[in-house]
Amino acid sequence: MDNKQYTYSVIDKGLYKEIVHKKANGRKSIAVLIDPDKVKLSHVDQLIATAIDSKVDYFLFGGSLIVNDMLDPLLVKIKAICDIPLILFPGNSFQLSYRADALLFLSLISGRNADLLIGKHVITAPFLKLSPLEIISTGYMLIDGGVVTSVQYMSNTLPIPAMKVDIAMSTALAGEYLGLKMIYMDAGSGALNAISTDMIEGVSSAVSIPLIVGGGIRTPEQVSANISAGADIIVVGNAVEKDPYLIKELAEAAHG
Ligand code: 1GP
Repeated sequence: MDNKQYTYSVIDKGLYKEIVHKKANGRKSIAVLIDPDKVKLSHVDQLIATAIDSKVDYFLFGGSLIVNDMLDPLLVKIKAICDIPLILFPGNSFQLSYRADALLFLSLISGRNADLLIGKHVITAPFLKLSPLEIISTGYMLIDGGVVTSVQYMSNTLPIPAMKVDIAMSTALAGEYLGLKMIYMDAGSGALNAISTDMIEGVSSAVSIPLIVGGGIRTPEQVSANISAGADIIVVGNAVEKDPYLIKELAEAAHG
């Protein structure tokens, strides 16, 4: 294998560096999650316009199951009108597009499904190395959000119980010690209960890598509370898909 062609994604992209830099400077971010399968076409333009206007930091793209072919066209459309970084948050190995800027290389560390801890990664790693995407290894922790989410069902794993802060802290710390670059704590899309500020506080004090928090976040008050508890990036999906105008308040709460 010619190593030269593989160096591009590591050297030339600086998204992770920027995230770490922001964390070091206490700057918080908001990411809008777009599920290409669920997003209403009639809402997309408004969603993107409001996100640009609200200075949203990142777009994430993903879903537990994507059955349409909207991912590429969406990425192309958004890239043409703004420079907000486009990050893949794949629910499975098929959700790959070179049109994005980066990919969260997720290891489901809250679960004990070997395939999602390392198995799928072995299969996709050689493809990713050939891609122009910046690969950001991320420890993904599913937290019980009061309802069985798609991720829980599709991953065939148990989420960490919502009250077990010590388990969440130890899991995140193990992820950091294993060399993962970020932790993503997720109550799952459409969770009834978002992750508690107690748990966010515990995990953010346990690790030094950037902490992403999402799942069931619907109000600016929740965003502020999660930021104060130590989250670095807040992810919102469902709520802003239903009401794109909500992005402005949520972004203001994140940016402080
Ligand atoms: C799910 O964290 C994301 O993976 C966002 O969740 O759609 O509930 O905002 P919501």
